[in-house]
Amino acid sequence: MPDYTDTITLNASEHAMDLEYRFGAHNYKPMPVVLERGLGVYLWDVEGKQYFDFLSAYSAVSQGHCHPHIINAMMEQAQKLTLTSRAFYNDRLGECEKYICEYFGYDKVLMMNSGVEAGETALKLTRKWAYKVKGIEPDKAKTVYASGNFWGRTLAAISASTDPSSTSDYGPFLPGYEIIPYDDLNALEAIFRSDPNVAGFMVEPIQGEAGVVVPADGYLRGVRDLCTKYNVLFIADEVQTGIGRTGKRLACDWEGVKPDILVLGKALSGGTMPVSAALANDEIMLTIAPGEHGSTYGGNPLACAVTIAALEVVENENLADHAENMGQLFRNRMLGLQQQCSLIQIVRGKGLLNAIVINDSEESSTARDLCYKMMEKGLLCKPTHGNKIRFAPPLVINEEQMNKACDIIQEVFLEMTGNL
Ligand code: IF1
Repeated sequence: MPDYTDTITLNASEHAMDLEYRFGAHNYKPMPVVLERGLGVYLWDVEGKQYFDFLSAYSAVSQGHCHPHIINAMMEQAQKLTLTSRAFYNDRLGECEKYICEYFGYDKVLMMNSGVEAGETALKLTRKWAYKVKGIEPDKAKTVYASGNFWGRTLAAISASTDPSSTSDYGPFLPGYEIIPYDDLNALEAIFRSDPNVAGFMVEPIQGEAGVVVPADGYLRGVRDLCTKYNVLFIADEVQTGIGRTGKRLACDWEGVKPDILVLGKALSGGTMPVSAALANDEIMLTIAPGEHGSTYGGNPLACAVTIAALEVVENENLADHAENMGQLFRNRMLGLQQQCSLIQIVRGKGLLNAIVINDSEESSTARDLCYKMMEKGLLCKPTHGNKIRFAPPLVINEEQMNKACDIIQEVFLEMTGNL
């Protein structure tokens, strides 16, 4: 990154990037685009250029940027009461808890802020349940995770990670963790049979960060049955796959399975502010007594108002079914492109959580180069784990917009292979 100085005139984008370089931690390497406005499926940069958003802030903006119903709810609440802490009641939290519990079918919910906080809440609930209900010896409870998982950046989360970019130079890690291969029911049963101290298995129904890895049909059903058989909590991390993204209310709904603990985040607030939640029935949820867990902002009135509005949008606009239809359109267009383009190795996904695996090594820059060219042509997406490109537009995308976006993708891929 050149060391911009004040002596040369920077355009608006360069100025913004220069400020971040000089005053911000270097914990990301963003695509070189500076965004200043969003509406629906569109983003605009500071020079006024329009883009299709095909990342949706990693599925947090599923309802589309600045959805009026959500923004109006936010603005109305923001002028009344934003934060009380849980030292007192407020008139929004109970309404929100009722709405969420009835929407997803659980006795209770514990509201947090970021997705990883909800994941940690699920882990703490699992340990409490292990000692107080299952009867595991103190400090002996184990939780199992699948290799390739990603559930956040805290030390508890990266203690489960198999990705060196998440773990290197951050040790020591949390004990009591076991890692097995993803989409492997034999490995899951083997660890349940061999270790009676296993209390929970946390898994993404589709692994997002790993590159939209969709497990075999029947995997989630198998997880549910094995967890029931061995009295182990099935914890579904639906932070990225939940709330309509994969074409159902929850990705678990594709196999009709109900996790013991449901972890939600991202689109729970429609991309306006951090809101997350862990849902469970009383046997599990009530193992945490007053004063044993929480957070300053968890369940704040503003978050609750926004959450109800965000879920109302998903329901009223039937976004899950719409995501299924638009996802079919997207995958069909990409499979058609695959016939003309040797760069496309695999097209995979469910609903509007999709990825293309590029026919090149993970170390190659091909996926990134393609993303840069799509950016130039007005479509924003991002490579993950080297040779995969995730495509996840807001669920409100319409057929005309989807076809125009696919035209851009097609043009870039064919240009890259010299077939245009
Ligand atoms: C970053 C990745 C995606 C998640 C699942 C929990 C969380 C996430 C399945 C934690 C968060 C975000 C984190 C963000 C980028 C993004 C991401 F690339 F990092 F891995 F989506 F795939 N469970 N994912 O995907 O939620 O605490 O972030 O609210 O850290 O750069 P969070």
